[in-house]
Amino acid sequence: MTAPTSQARPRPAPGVARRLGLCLAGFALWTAGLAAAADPRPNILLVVSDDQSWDGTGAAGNPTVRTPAFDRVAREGVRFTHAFTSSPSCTPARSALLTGRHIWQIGEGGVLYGTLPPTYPPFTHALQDAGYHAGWTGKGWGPGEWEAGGLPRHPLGREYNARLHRPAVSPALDARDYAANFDDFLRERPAGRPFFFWLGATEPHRVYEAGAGGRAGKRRADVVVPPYWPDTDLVRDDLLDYAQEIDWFDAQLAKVLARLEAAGELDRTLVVVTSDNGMPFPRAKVSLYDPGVRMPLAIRWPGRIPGGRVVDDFAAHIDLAPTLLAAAGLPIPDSYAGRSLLPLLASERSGRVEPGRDRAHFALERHTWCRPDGATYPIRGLRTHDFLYLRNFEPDRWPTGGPEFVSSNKTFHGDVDGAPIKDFMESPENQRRFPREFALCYGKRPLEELYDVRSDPHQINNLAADPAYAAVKARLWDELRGKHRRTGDPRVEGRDPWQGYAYRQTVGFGATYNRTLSAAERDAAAGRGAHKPQ
Ligand SMILES: [Ca+2]
Repeated sequence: MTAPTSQARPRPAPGVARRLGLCLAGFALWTAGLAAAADPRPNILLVVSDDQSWDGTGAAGNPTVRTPAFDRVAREGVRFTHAFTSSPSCTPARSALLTGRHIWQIGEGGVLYGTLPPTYPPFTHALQDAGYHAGWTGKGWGPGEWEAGGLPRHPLGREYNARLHRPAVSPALDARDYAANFDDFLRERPAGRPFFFWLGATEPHRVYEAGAGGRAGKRRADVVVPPYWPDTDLVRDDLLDYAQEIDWFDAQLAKVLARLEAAGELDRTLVVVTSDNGMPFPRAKVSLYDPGVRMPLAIRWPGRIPGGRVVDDFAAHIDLAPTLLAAAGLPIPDSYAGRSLLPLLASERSGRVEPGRDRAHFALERHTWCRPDGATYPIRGLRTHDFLYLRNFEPDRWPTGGPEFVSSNKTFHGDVDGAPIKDFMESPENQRRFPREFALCYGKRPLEELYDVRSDPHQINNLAADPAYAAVKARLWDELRGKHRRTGDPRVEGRDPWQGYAYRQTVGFGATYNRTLSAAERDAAAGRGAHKPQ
């Protein structure tokens, strides 16, 4: 059974189309610019792509992408080489970013298709309460049902998704015109108010237009295939199509930056560009290796953040909530696990800046529903500049969901997104041709993994059983366990609340696993195809 790989992305309901009058755009932008001059607080533009790994930018040296907008933010601001998401899955990553807390501290916010408990509201609500005009376009928090947990208002403010590209773009790309929706948002901004805007691209999430990268002039010869994937033309083409969606996303970012610049607002705006989790390829997204959790991150705020810097300190997505509240002059809740990056950003230094920012913690419980009874894949990770330590709490389970259970994606190995590389690697013939690669991407994993990232940047040579590294391993496990105990992680106490959390998918085949639906609704979902994106 295989997933359809060419479904169009969702389009907004026709009923929300509104606000014509493009001729007023210039005037509205101009007046908005005048109004903002009275308020010393910065605007905040938070740009989150979907499924882009840390090295998927020109600034990071990737020869297959062209990302002038990201590179500009990096060049005129600060680029982080060691930024990490809290979890390599959309919903938990976004929940953690918005609440400033680790995924094991936010209940049902910590699983795909979960919800957001009101106990720890997103930082955006504090901005709104302080007078910020808040809105979003594209993909916001999710997928999931934010209302179900009792949060009293949307995590990101008002939705702006009415504007679609004209002429229509490839069905593989998001039909929504992020920049035009941003124009609508600015037009509705009350005079004298700073804004918070979330630009949530659905690129480079799959699906891709097959061959789009090659048709755009990208070359297979420029692709560097890591040692855990078969080095074939099919895999290189899949990577070029990923690169092409990154280019598209970057072009949309460029348009939004140009809008701000034309309105005289760009230099009054704190711009953050990152992604939610890593690239949708095996052993990347939904893994705690670098391609799953290490993120692009650039932050620009002229006058307050000295630009032209590359910082090697560890920065975490959970640091963004306190950073942005501090930038707006607001108090940072004691409940936050993240720490404000503002002192580091305001310094003039590059390289290693703050000695304490030398490690990252990340985790995964459940991505898709890909094991019987909603069993999760519990794993915790600790990354330093030298080592990656991973703890697989249930090593008897398949990290991908395995070859026998039909997942919510209507595939086997459901935690690997439907893709050309998935179909290729999972075919019986290619499992025989590429056994080492298959084992690295799909095989079960031992209780402990330890990689020396200085000599093993691809994290494929597990040293956990090597006596020469026994002391390092013991020290990292001790540190990881201590951190999780201090921060209230049920997993290290032997408890598992996650398996019981509902999987709140309502569209496509995956809804058959949604326990909040009636039996009849779930039966009806069983006959449907898979649904993307998620
Ligand atoms: Ca994602």
